[in-house]
Amino acid sequence: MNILKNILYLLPAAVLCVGCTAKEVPSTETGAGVHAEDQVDENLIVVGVSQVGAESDWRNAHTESIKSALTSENGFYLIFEDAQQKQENQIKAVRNFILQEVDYIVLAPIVETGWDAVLQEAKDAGIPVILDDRLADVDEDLYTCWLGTNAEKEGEDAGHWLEDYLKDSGRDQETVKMVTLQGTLGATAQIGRTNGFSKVLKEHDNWEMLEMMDGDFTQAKGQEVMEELLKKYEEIDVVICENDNMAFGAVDAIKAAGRTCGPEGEITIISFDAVRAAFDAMIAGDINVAFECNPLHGPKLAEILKTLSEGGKVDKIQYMEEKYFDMTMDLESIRETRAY
Ligand code: GZL
Ligand code: ZN
Repeated sequence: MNILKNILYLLPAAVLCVGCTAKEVPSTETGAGVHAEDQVDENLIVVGVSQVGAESDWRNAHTESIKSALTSENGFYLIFEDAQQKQENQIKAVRNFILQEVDYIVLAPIVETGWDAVLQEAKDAGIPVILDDRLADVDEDLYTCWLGTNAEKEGEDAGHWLEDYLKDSGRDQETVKMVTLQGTLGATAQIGRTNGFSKVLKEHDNWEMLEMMDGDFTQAKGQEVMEELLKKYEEIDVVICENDNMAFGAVDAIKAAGRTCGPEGEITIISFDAVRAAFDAMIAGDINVAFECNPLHGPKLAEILKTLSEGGKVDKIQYMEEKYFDMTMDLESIRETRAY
């Protein structure tokens, strides 16, 4: 019987005798709590989830997917911690999960480094760790599996899309000047998309990458970085934005500078995630293409946790499937089918 279940067994009696409604019982220093009125019965799988933050539409869809999959009806007791994009909050959350003796820890590591100590503590406590979305650069025996998306393939697919796009517009021999708004430096999605695109960049002497800057996956930072790049470089033909929210910020900066973008504009915008708002931006003619990164990890996570709790084995790496969407497609009807 883990400590958490003990505390929660005792608590409801205390709470019930004062007949109050749901009561936040701070379960960690970050203030998030568990609702004391929940009965954590023996059969529920207690899962501590440490989430990066709420920096983007993608992240919010990812959170929503996890919360709607890891419910008590589905056999889980979820303790969810949002780290507000600070690694130290994630490390604190994992340590609290260990103290509470959860059954499993799910971690979406904001960056790949700095996890060895705390994941060793989880291993020493006998608590399996599942890495979700982003990877941690640790010994493979410190995590049971990684459920993620192939960011390098997304980056490479974007490079090949640009090859085709330039060829179709008769510009494949021209000098093409480009900049990149990178995601949080050191995040798996940033590393993968940058490296993947660079593999194609290297094949084209006429492609000139003027500069890559960290936009931290947020719209505000994306706009700020794009303003700076527009001031610095007279001519920019292509902007690679490593997520949609930075692309939205870039579009605002480009328009504010009196420039144009999208299929009819002077600056081609390539984006990643393909959230619903990216479809709106493509339909509005602001961005050219969005490479999907599927945030709907909840059901797959639930399946992995169930398999493990029944003593089953899971593959070390589990990829979500992904596509891309651009203005050559019927974006309005596809948009209606999008779950996020
Ligand atoms: C992708 C994920 C990235 C998204 C961003 O796997 O880690 O983090 O592309 C999000 O929108 O901030
Ligand atoms: Zn992805």
